Amino acid sequence: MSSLFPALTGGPGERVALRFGDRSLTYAQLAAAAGAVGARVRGRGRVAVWATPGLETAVGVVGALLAGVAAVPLNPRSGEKELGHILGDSAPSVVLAAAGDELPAASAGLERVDVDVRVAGPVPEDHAGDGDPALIVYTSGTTGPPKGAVLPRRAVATTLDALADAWRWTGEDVLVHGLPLFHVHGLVLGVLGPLRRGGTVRHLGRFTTEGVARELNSGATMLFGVPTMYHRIAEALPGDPELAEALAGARLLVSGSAALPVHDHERIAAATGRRVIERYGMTETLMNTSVRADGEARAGTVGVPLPGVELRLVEEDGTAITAYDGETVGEIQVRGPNLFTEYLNRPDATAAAFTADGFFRTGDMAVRDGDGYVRIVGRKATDLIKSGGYKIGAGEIENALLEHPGVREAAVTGEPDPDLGERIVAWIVPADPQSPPGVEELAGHVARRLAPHKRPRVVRVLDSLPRNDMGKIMKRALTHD
Ligand code: MCA
Ligand code: AMP
Repeated sequence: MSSLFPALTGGPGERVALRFGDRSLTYAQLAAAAGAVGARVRGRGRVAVWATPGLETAVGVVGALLAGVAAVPLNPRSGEKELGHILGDSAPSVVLAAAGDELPAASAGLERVDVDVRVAGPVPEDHAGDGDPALIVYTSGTTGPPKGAVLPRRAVATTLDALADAWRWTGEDVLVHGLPLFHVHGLVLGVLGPLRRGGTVRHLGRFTTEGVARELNSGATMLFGVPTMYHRIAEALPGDPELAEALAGARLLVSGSAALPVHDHERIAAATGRRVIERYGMTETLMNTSVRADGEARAGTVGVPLPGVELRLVEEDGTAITAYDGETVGEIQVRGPNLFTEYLNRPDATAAAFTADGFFRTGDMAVRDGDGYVRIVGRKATDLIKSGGYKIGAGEIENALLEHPGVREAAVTGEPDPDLGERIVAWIVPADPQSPPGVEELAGHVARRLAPHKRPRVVRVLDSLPRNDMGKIMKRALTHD
């Protein structure tokens, strides 16, 4: 296939490709640094990448892709159980990390290759096919440990080109964001996106409204964020004229990974005169729909299908919904070159995810307006929680909680939260009713085992969990008033 990053071998050599804090690389420097990584990992099967929000992560992933090797981005805050699962399942041959980064015990025994952005090597010739895996990204399901979505090179290229079309995204754009680099949003859209266009990404290291204001007021043209970040912007705007000016001057403000509340959309519009546009995607499908740069940025909608994406809404029995009435709700199913190929080592889960005619069942419920705009109205599974834009399965947290000696029974739900969208609530029956474990104890336990963003924010202690005649926990009865 043609190269994923044409700008690395021809074109804007002296333009800045990547900037993380005060460290940056031009296209020529990135080509040399990623070429050196590529030479070291060529032919090595899969490589894991210790995905800190730094230059080395971007160089490591690009180096692997140049060498035709699939990269498995790892959350550097993964707890021992989660990391052990991902490494066991994906069986990488090496782990790429910045020199000096400390790797936890779970990665002991795995060969380590330090990424040094100053070491140069020639860009390897790209022999990979477009169906070859580019990335394996782990994503939570309702039960069990996360599954590795195998994303082919074709999916990465087509989704980024479809977004370029929808957003008029070019090499002149300078993107700013503070998203983590172990998920599709921050890594594929936020790093590989600008690099495929020959443009620039400035990463904030960690998201702050000050960082957003500074970068948009000094040449950045686009902002990507999850709704929690836009909520924090909306909160800060009344007292921060510099931030208002920054957003007003941006070419494009894009939100995704979860629904942007209409209230936050409207507050930002009122304070800046700018409307945030939403796009809708999934780890397994990359991007499916978006409000287009030249379209109407209607609050509460995720826009229209991207070029190349077939999207349908279906009834419970599989019948396609033909109405464009803003009312008839169906499950979103998608087909196209943007899709993943499989869940690694999980043929059962892969088969269950697709219909007989090759559509992927997203589990998201939506309606379509008269002009084709899609509005997501909910989700099929109550056991999937979106908190801060992260998808978190209730089952994996319940399993972790049950491993705590103070917990006899556990159920996890998501509750509306103005900042996080949903917050994780743990309902527990303690082993000893006289001394139930507190929220700090259980949050620390889950954070150490899984990841900090999976920790419960609230713990509610019960004498027993509500169960039906079959013994199944009735989560809908677990509400707090
Ligand atoms: C607090 N912390 C703890 C504990 N309590 N650490 C360990 N144990 C504890 N008990 C730490 C946290 O690690 C963090 O550390 C700090 O306290 C604050 O954490 P928290 O409040 O959880 O989060 P936040 O920093 O306020 O984060 C909000 C956020 C974040 C920045 C919006 O949720 C975020 O980055 N979300 C992005 C999710 C995303 O990219 N999703 C894409 C997947 P420290 O302060 O040191 O950091 S979806 C996708 O890819 C699809 C394709 C799509 O459509 O986009
Ligand atoms: P993930 O599996 O972490 O990639 O998350 C994908 C899920 O995030 C989708 O199935 C949706 O439920 C949700 N999502 C992504 N973008 C949006 C959006 N703009 N509006 C509403 N939900 C979204």
